Amino acid sequence: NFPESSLRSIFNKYPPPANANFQYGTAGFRLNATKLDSIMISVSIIAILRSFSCNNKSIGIMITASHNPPIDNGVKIIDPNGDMLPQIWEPIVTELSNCTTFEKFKDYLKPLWNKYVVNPNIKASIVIARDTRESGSRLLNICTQLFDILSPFVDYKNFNELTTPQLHYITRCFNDKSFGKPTEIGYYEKLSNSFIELLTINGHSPNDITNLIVDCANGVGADKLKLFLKSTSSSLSNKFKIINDETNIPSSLNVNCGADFVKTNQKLPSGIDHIEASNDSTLCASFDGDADRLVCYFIDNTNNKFTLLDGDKIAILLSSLISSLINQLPQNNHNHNKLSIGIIQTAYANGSSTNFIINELNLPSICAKTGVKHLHHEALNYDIGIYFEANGHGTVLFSENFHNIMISLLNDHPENISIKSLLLLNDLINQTVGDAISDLLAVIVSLSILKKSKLQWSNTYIDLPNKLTKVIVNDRNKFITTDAERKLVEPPIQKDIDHLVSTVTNGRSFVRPSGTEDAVRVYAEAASVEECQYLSNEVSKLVI
Ligand code: NG1
Ligand code: ZN
Repeated sequence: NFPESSLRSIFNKYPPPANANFQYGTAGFRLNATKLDSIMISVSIIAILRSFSCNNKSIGIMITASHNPPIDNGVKIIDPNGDMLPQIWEPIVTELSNCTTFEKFKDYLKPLWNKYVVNPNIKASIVIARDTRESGSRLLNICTQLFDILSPFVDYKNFNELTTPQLHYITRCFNDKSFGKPTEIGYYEKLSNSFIELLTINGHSPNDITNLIVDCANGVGADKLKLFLKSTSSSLSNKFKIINDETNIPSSLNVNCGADFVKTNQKLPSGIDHIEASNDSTLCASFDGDADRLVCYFIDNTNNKFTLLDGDKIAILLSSLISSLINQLPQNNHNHNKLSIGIIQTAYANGSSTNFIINELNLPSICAKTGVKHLHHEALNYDIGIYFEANGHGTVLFSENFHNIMISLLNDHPENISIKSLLLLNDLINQTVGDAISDLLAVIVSLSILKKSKLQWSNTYIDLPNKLTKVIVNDRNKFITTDAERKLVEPPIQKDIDHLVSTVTNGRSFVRPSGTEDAVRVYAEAASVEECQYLSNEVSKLVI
């Protein structure tokens, strides 16, 4: 049943370049948008095979390049439960995308097709969406052409523009009805209901939450945040000022705005002025281009300084709320003592945040390799797994065991607010992937319930001075790491790094190859700005 002639025609319409050397990496494929045509074919076919291999469950295809410049685009595959494509499939997509002739393509694909498409009477199922990039509709159209050609084998639903986390949510709903309605409206309803109820049962209302200015990076998050606000009570909209919402000007995407800009430059994005950001009753927030990252910030009136509340701070805030709710659970049932909680970070987490987790929250801190899929994977080991990258990508995963324990507790204590709140958090926080809209709502709820001001939140701990630099090297593949990327195996300079670290107070430094750019990243952290700068400079010299 191998559809050779159909595949040949579409392959020849979008042939890969003769020197193809693509790689499905941490964030799928991400490249200049003009180079992605042939990749769309390979990704679509692998998504079909993945669906067949999962008993025809629905698979997602998201077309986005997140915080990259407007000229780039990218594509990644979402698994039936809303997770990323399992790692063992990555080399398969990579190899198929690098087959430069149809003969090679066919030779590689045919055995896979015959292996997975055993019952062609049941079709594969795909859901597909894109962000607002100019190239998005053309690239999406290449995928749907392929699906149309292969219509005897595949059904698909095109959602057009969605945020990345919305498509993760919808993919999961297609395969698990109990998770929610598999529509964009269903997504808004789930967030809105849980958000309003969390506030209400804890004695708050949308009227008394903080005011917000949300920088949407001129990306898809702007349109979707507006739709969310429209779908919920009107008093909530009054609290939000949405800026950088020019989705009709694709060249403005991520330019001088967005979560990555704010985190990297440690300054306000264009569109928010100093006075607004100094207002005591206003919290500023930035999404990235596909709305799966969130950072918050403000100008601290006490010192007139830009103050960032990054992924580490968000993780600590959500952990504080969850810990406090767990501590308030009824004591006559000890089941909840069996709940395991873990906070998963990467080596980029500020040392002060890790100390706070271990010494103040008394929770285990786990270091995972960079890339959300690694953090997500670790988080699944806990009943409550809280994971965030410092750059603002993260979420909280609640296990089935957690859910069962809460439901049985609720049976005995039907009016208990802590139990209800924990269950509602499970609905509010996107269980499939980091989600800027959902995380922002969780931040607002946490500040309200914990009765914390943004300044108190920011002062939970003080970040150690740190510096992240990019070093261009001849071949980044020569850099091999171990210990969750905190140590180098190759080249043999780890001893020298260790020595430099030992010469500064509270020093920490590591070197790893980037998974998304052709460069090596050097991170340094120390007790003072001067020592941090020194460490960063000296380690960078070792790398070149
Ligand atoms: P690389 O390029 O591998 O460092 C970057 C981010 C990751 C993650 C990915 C995917 C840093 C230091 N690295 O990875 O956290 O977000 O992009 O977008 O921020
Ligand atoms: Zn993103």
